[in-house]
Amino acid sequence: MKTRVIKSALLWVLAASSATTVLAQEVTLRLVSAFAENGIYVQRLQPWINKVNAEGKGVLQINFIGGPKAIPTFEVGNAVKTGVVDMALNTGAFYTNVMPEADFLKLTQMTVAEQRKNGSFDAINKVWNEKGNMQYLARIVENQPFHIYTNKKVDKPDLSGQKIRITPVYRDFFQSLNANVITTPPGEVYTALERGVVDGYGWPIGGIFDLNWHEKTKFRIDPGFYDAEVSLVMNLPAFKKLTDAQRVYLQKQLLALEAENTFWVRYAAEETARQAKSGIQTIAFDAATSKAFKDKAYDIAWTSALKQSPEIAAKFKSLFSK
Ligand code: 173
Ligand code: 173
Repeated sequence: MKTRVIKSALLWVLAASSATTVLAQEVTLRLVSAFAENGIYVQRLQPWINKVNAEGKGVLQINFIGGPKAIPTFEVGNAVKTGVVDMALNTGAFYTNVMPEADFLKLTQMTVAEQRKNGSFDAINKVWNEKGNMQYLARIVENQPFHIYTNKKVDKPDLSGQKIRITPVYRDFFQSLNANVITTPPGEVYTALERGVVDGYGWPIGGIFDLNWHEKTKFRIDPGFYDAEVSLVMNLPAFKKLTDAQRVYLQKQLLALEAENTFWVRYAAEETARQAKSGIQTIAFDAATSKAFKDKAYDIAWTSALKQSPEIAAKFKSLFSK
């Protein structure tokens, strides 16, 4: 009798430990997107998730929970920080409520491949670890400059009398151009345009057709400025909990994803042509005015960054600038 109890206890321990081993080998990470599911960023992420899951059986799986309907755009950063979700597709401008430095990533003037080489990527991760409780995993959008889109024609870089939809990306620059600014997530831009709550908005060169904003857009102002940053970030404790095999597998897939970033140069050209074809007119300035416009965008953003976070901004400025 006594022997039987011991035996079955031993079997139970073995069974339990082998189940734990199986579970420890395959991890499922919950991912949300701060951007809409029908937008270009999630459209490009979806096949990658499918590939990660197909090739990662028994190692690592990603469970895509959804877009802003699952977690509102400006709350995704805190959801990653606190571990409500494991991973997010997000941009820094949407989580300045976690740390003001998040928005500095729009100021990089090189590809993420170069950022990995020159120490930028590690410097970003130091800050993301310490201040955001996050691991910065991969940048999946680059070569996508931001633009001003508006329904009120201008003949110089001056937005006096215009109400422009912004996120933190554009605030200081657009205010310096005398705009009245209104912060909204992307999901509210169409309605704001339709109701005349805003005359225009900031957005990268690509993507305005995804949510039908082209229907309510007359002009795009050139040149573009900064570089839209959209990245995968992960809750730091969840990242540290990965086994070596899981981390190596994830890293391999992240680098493969970044290797597809050449797409964005082509997409920018296609979207520029598509805008013209749909009747959106380009407002362009002479060469000197264009240069001053772009220089002012960077000057204002770095000045503001240096004020908000002097040490980190100085470090980032020397690493990110060309
Ligand atoms: O305009 C925005 O919502 C914004 O800040 C952004 C950032 C990166 C990519 C696209 C939009
Ligand atoms: O400006 C800074 O250096 C800064 O804000 C900061 C905050 C936390 C840790 C290190 C620096």
